[in-house]
Amino acid sequence: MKEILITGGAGFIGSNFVRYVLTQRPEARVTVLDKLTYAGNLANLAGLPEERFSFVKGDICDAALVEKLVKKTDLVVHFAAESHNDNSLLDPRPFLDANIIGTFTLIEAARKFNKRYHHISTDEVYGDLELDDPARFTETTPYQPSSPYSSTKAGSDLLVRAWVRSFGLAATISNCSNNYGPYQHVEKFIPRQITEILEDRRPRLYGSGQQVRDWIHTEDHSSAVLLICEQGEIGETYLIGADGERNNISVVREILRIMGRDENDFEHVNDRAGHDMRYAIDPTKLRTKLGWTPKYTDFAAGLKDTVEWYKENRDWWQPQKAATEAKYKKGGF
Ligand code: NAD
Ligand code: TDX
Repeated sequence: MKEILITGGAGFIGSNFVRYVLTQRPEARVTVLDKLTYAGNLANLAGLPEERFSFVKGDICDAALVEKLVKKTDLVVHFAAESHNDNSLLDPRPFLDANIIGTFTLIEAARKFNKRYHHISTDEVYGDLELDDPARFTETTPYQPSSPYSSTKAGSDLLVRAWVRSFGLAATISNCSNNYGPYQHVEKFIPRQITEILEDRRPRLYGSGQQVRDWIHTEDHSSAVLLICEQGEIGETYLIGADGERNNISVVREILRIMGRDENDFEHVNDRAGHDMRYAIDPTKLRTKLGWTPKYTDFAAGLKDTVEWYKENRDWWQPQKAATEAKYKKGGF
């Protein structure tokens, strides 16, 4: 797999994967296809080796462009998406375009040129769990998405599954839990709270703050995806998680402690419509069949490094901050 086409490579997780692949596989060449929406940022890809990396600005719904790029690659790894639940509640349409039509366009091209395809998805396709449910999500949990975002991700997964069965598409799928780490857009929970504190405002918890997310460092997501691309079985789905369940209130308190503030210095704000209570991944299949293990097992340490990164990279996040908060205000969050 020398030539890799990575969609959404200018976003948070995609750019981490680009850097990870170029570091781990010295023989690989990467092309990124990214539309540079509000969430894409070329600064995320700064300093990569020119002879092994190229960037194409474009839309995954542009079939002619997608065909041209897919034709000359060995592997397609599809990260590009509209990725934020709150945005999907304000305006669902871009989610249908990017997540459904975009995926359709890519898998049609992968089918036409008989290319290996890996589909990046989320644990949110499974809906949510009760706080006291002993079960976690597995590869056979029924799909039950709650939001416009998660329903379009679920739809895209189902397209891929159907293309495997009906057309023999050489595809794998991974569904990962909540990522954290450097370069995450300030609209998302952890960067929003860190940057609110850096701007002398209080973190904002939706509703009770008892909701649980299963946090994984984005580099662990990347290592799992590369392993699945290289050793995963065609047609299979793998769940990616690092046993990182935490409720939102405890994460906010940890951020406040790390930043030297009173751990109760946050406010409760309006809850998100349809807010999922708990996500939890059972990663047994990935661990036992492919032997994957996460590197970042100390969440508090990973969070501390992430806080440091946002402190040291104001130039990166400051330009997005005012527009993000204006969007939240308009949406009543
Ligand atoms: P992000 O919003 O940071 O980045 C998305 C990228 O896709 C951006 O660079 C954007 O410009 C690009 N893009 C959007 N629409 C496009 C289009 N039509 N054509 C080309 N490029 C387009 O997202 P992220 O958090 O890095 O998530 C990446 C992927 O991982 C998504 O598929 C998401 O569903 C999935 N995922 C995310 C998480 C998480 O915690 N963030 C967890 C599990 C799965
Ligand atoms: O200001 C906030 N206050 C708050 O309490 C924000 C932005 C969020 N929250 C809560 C909502 C969620 O319970 O924090 C939790 C995490 O919120 P998000 O960062 O928006 O993530 P989530 O909705 O869980 O979805 C994320 O994980 C799965 C990613 O955004 C998705 O792309 C991924 O598929």
